[in-house]
Amino acid sequence: MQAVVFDLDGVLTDTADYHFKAWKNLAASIGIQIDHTFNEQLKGISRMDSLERILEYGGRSNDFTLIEREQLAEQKNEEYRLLIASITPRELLPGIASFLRELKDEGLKIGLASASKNGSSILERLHIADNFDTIVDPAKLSKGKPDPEIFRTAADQLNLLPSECAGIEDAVAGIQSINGAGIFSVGVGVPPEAKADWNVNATAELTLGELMAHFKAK
Ligand code: B16
Ligand code: MG
Repeated sequence: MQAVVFDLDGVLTDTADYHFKAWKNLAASIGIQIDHTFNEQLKGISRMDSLERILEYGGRSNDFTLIEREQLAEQKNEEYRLLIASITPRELLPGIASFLRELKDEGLKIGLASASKNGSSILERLHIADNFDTIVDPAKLSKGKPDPEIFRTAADQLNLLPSECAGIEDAVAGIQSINGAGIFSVGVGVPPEAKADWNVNATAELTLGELMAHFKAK
C-alpha cells in the first residue's frame, strides 16, 4: 500500500450538520421539509444532485428552470460557507491528526477525493492542507459518487495503480465509488451492506498498523 485517499465530510471533519442546516433552510424556503433521516441520502452526493433529490422528495422536480436550480444551489452554498467560516483544527475528527502523521512518517502519499467544491478551503481551516499530495477537483468530474471516477482520478493523480491505494469513506455512495475503482475500501460507520473491505465504527480506530494488516489480508 502506497497511498491513502480520504473523503472529507464525515472522515476528516464532520460538516454534515452544516450541510443539513443549510439544505433544511433552503428546502423550507420553497415549502419542502427535510429531516435527519432524509439527510443521510445526501452524504457524499454533489451539490446539484443533492438539490435534485430534495426537489424530488418534495414533489417539485419540474417546478424550477436550470437557472433557478443553480440559484437555489448557490443560496444553499452561501449559507454553508458562512457556517464553515469558523472551522478550526479542533474540528478534526478524533484520531485523524495522529493518523495523518503516521502516514507521513512512513512515506505514504495522501489524497483527497471529496465531492465538495469547498474541500480545499476546509483543509486549510483544519491546518492539514500541507499533508495532501493531491486533491481531486470535483468540478472536473463527469460523474459524482457512487461512480468510481473520483477515486480512480485520485490514484491517477498520485501516479499509482488503484491496487496500491486505500480509500476511506463514511457514505455508502463513497464505498461504492472506492470499490468500483478497484481500491481497498475502509468504511467509517457505514452499514455492512456497503461492503467495505474493512469497517471501523469511528475515525479514532484508524491506525496505519491495523490498515496495513487488513490491506495485506485481502
Ligand atoms: P459542496 P464528501 C460531500 O462531501 C458531502 O458529503 C455532501 O453532503 C455535499 O453535498 C458534497 O460534498 C458537495 O459539497 O456543496 O461543498 O460542493 O463527503 O464527498 O467529502
Ligand atoms: Mg463523506
